[in-house]
Amino acid sequence: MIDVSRTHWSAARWAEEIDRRLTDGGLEPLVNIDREDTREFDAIFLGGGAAGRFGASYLRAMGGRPLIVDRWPFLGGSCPHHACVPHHVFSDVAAQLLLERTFSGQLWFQDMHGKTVSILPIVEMFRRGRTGPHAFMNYQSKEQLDLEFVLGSPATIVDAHTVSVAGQTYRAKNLVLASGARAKTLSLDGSHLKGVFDHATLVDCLDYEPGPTAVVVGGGKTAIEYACFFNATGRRTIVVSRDRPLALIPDGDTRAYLLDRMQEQGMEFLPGSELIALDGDSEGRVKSVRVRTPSGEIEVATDFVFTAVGMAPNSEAAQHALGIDVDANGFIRTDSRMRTSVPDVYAVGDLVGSPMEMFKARKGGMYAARNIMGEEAHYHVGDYPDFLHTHFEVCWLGLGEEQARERYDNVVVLKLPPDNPDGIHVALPAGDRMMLYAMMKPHLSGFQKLVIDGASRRIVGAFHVGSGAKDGFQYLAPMVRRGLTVDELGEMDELFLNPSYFIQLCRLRAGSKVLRGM
Ligand code: FAD
Ligand code: COM
Repeated sequence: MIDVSRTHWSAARWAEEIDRRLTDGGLEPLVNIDREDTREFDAIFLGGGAAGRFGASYLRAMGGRPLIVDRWPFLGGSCPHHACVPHHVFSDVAAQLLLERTFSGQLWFQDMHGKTVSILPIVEMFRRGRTGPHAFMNYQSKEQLDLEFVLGSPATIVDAHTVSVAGQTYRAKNLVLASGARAKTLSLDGSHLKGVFDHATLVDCLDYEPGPTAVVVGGGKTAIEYACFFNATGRRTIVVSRDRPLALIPDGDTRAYLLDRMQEQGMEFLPGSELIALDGDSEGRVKSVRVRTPSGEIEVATDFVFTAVGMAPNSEAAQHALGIDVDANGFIRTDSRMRTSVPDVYAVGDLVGSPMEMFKARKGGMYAARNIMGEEAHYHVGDYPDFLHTHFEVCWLGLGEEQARERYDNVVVLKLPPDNPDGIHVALPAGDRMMLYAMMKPHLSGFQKLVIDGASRRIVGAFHVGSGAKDGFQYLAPMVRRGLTVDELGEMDELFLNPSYFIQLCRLRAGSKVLRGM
């Protein structure tokens, strides 16, 4: 054990230590426990990802004493290591490359014709760069949030109050399980061949430059986000999915705009299909896959397969040690106070199932903390704004147009670009990062739609494809939940050219007693 409680490492010093441990592995755990504090821990957070770190911070802020234990030498968990941060790096690259390819050879853009961009250096760049966020999480947690932790060695659950790490036991009044989830693997022979990756192994293990064809298995967020990245690098990209891709976006026009744009970039979709075999070469590297499609079986030669077929919870240890109640997929069941079936044991984050998003992980941690500290606090996830990336940023909230029409008699839709029977592309929407498209390739400058219940004048859904609207959607969502109307939205002050044109579109129509779409 290495006692770091009396050191005050800078983020740079943490980065050195984390780098060394990620390279060498197997070192003594880093222990930051205040030996002068004689209070019993209020809770041990098993897992220091978004859920554990935010839960522990909140508990500490309320005056309690949390201890975080994590097998990794850093706090922050999957997000900066395997998930949100690399996803945003790759999606930024995809957006940048869409720009470069669209304007190839024009203005100051280099000629991208026939050019393939290497994936390996981008992954290596991320691998080097991720230590920065890791180091900051440790620095912030220790120096600014006063968190106590044991990092760099896996924890074993002894009982509902006790965990053991590297031969040391730690006891607390409560245990908060926050051990996250991992990518599901394909249950096919060949799924362990070299060249078959998921989101975690891609960033940890890629050590060669993938060839000209990428096969992506899955149709959800991760599959589409990574497929767009591979496509943008110039590779043939084939997406194999059981369901329609992007089925999670509840609006037909938005899905259609996105599918058109992805197909325009050459992406190939095989919905209603299943990967049935992966064949390897004599060195154990994937060389082809076989896919069952609605129109028969096909074989695709590839040395690069990316799978995103769902997540499995890291709940086995809690099941064995505590007999904790789980659902059919192994996700830990909790009530709205984040309590599990075992007294004094809470569970939060991806470990408790969908939605597997940062806001839910962090808020779940916070609610567990409040309950542990004696409040009665209930967390109901409810409606939430959502997003993903294609080559664009895509945000949505509430009902899609079709869903709204099932629920309301008078649905009014405001959208950009407008329906245009002449087929002329209007250079709208246009905003930050989309202006070159608006001027030179207007059909690429995005799409947006506001769905309104005409009778109550309330906003019931919003959709945006483009860039820079995520923040707006965060703040719009609670206002929509509270009944935001067209008239109230039309009263707001836009920062024109604003990424989504909802405010000014509403103002153009709000004067009318009977709302009309456009
Ligand atoms: P984790 O962050 O996984 O934390 C679990 C922790 O438990 C880890 O640190 C692990 O080391 C530790 N642990 C596990 N077992 C043990 C053990 N035995 N002993 C000690 N420690 C242990 N969400 C968004 O909101 N925005 C995004 O852009 C986004 N992008 C994503 C992209 C991808 C590719 C993926 C897969 C997910 C993405 N998510 C995104 C989801 C988000 O990453 C998760 O919801 C979030 O990280 C979950 O946090 P958590 O604390 O529950 O789990
Ligand atoms: C963010 C990780 S990358 S955490 O949620 O701040 O712990």
